[in-house]
Amino acid sequence: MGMHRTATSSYSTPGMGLDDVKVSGFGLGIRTAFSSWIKKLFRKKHLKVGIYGPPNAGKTTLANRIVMDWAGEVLGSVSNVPHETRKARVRNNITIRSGKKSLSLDVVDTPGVATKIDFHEFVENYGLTEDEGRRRAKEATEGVIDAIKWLDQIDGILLVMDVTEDPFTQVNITILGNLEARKLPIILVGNKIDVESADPSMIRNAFPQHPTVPISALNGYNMDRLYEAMVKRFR
Ligand SMILES: Nc1nc2c(ncn2[C@@H]2O[C@H](COP(=O)(O)OP(=O)(O)O)[C@@H](O)[C@H]2O)c(=O)[nH]1
Ligand SMILES: [Mg+2]
Repeated sequence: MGMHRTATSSYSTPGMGLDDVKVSGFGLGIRTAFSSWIKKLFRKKHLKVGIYGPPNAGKTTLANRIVMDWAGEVLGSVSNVPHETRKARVRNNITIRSGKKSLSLDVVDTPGVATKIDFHEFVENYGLTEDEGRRRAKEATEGVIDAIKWLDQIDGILLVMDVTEDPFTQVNITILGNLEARKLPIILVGNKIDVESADPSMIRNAFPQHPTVPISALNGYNMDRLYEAMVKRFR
């Protein structure tokens, strides 16, 4: 399926972008003032939205859905083996619309955040060889660090949780505490409402301090409500 295709264009790494803009020919003070003015000007309208959450919540499926809806491309590969995404992926300059309002953003799909990564699990539960399991575990650990590093550049968060699972986990509480300390605007995304045992009210009850939007990233259900919430909360 097309979902497994990996887009090769438009990736960027932390540190690229406006910070690298060089304005030559000005005095240092003016240059600094000018570049900080430029940054502010752009930062207002052009946000970095980070997709965070535990492994397998559906972050990459959601990133792919957003990028497909507004740019007609696929961002990353999806898998039922945890930690498929082990490095943050970025698609720059997506404009989403809701009603008369629009919002320009860079979509950052992050590796899953986990408190425990055990290579035996990959071998025993997902049929990977020991070597593959070990490598995946090492990369997954680096991925968690990568996801946390990216937070410095993020302006708004989609925190994805699986509505078929109890949201009150150590991972969710840790991520949320971190995000709240940074005072980032957060939308809780209750994903997989297409599954029969789905119960988005668990997320609402566990974390009533943030808006929750129940969706299915897989079949696109309720995405219009998520776009509406993003335009409202991130703009
Ligand atoms: N039923 C259902 N499955 C989903 C949905 N979103 C993602 N998945 C599945 O959940 C697994 C993990 O998805 P992925 O996007 O790789 O999760 P990530 O680790 O958070 O990036 C894959 O098997 C997806 O097909 C959804 O809305 N409904
Ligand atoms: Mg992923």
